[in-house]
Amino acid sequence: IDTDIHQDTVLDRQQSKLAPPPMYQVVMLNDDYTPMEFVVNVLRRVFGKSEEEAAHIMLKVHHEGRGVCGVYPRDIAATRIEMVMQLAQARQHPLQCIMEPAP
Ligand code: NFA
Repeated sequence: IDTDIHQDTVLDRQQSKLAPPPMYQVVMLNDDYTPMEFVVNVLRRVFGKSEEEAAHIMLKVHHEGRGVCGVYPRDIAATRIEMVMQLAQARQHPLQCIMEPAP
């Protein structure tokens, strides 16, 4: 009995120390209609990017079809995607973000 409790404590400790949460990358997808300046503003407001970082990510998405906006635990990634969708829908832009497990 004592051994089991002790083992649980050891495992809990090991889990909190050694196991980080699974991480997800938020990936932005290109489209033909969303204005570049709007995308840059979203990257600054939602993902905390500088003007230069935001422009760099926006252009990568524009030229390559997709780009990583950030890497977060699942709930934070999901909330940031919701924020992007809300801003885009409010202006009737088709901008899309998806979440995928970080490699
Ligand atoms: N391709 C869009 C344009 O030419 C710009 C854009 C970049 C849209 C990144 C979505 C994501 N206006």
